[in-house]
Amino acid sequence: MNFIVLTIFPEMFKPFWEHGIVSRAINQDKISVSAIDIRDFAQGKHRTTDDRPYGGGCGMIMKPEPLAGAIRAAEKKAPLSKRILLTPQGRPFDQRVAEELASSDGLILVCGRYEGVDERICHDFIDDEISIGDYILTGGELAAMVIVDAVTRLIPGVLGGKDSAEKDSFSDSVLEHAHYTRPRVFEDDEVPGVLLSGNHKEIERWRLETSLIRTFLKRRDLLENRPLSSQEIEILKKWCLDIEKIIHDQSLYGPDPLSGGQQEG
Ligand code: 4GT
Repeated sequence: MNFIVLTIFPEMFKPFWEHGIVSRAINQDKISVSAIDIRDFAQGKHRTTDDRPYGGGCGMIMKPEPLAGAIRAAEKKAPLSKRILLTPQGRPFDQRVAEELASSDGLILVCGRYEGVDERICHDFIDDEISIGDYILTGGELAAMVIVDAVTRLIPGVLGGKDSAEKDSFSDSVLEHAHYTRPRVFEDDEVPGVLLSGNHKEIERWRLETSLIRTFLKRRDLLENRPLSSQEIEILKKWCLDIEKIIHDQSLYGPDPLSGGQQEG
């Protein structure tokens, strides 16, 4: 996988290429990365990359010629790459989009600054527009890093068996179960006993149960429109029965007289 980032701040990417899994993936030749300085394709003594908007208004717009020059240079280096503009108007980035991008030959990631890029660039030089979320940044660079990071870890061989992407939260739209490491007791807080039991079947069941329940509590939207396995249905039904039993047993005593008379009865 080949990533080429187009930016007026190529220096921003240096520390990013040099750390963690991204750095390891470069050293293992799983990915290649480069940043092209859009200013190298700008004209004149000042190599200006922005100009005032037609029709007036505040802020500056990225001029089309330097962007077009930079995109053409990137295409020459990597002709099969998909040209992506990072913009708050793009389609929302999520794990599915990351998987889709991971199966492409390469990505040319175009980072805007100021108020955005001249519309004619979007029309003629861009294949896809992506947003990393509903908020405004001062430039597309951080969005490009998010995409490189999320896509890189999906490339086969980048994550070893030890930190594989298969068991990821979101890859099957539930959150991950809780994780614990040593010490067994940390500031009076103990690791759940089942994890020390050595009973792998029970541990798997506990993990599935906590991951389902925390998804229900924290991100109910992820569970909607998702088919449940028979084991998942069984786990959720057991929770329902447990809660119903508490309600049933408590209602035998009648409403709590100290609860302020809010209940019927
Ligand atoms: C947000 C996002 C993005 C920006 C996002 C043009 C000038 C866009 C600044 C740039 N803000 N880019 N990609 N949510 N700002 O993805």
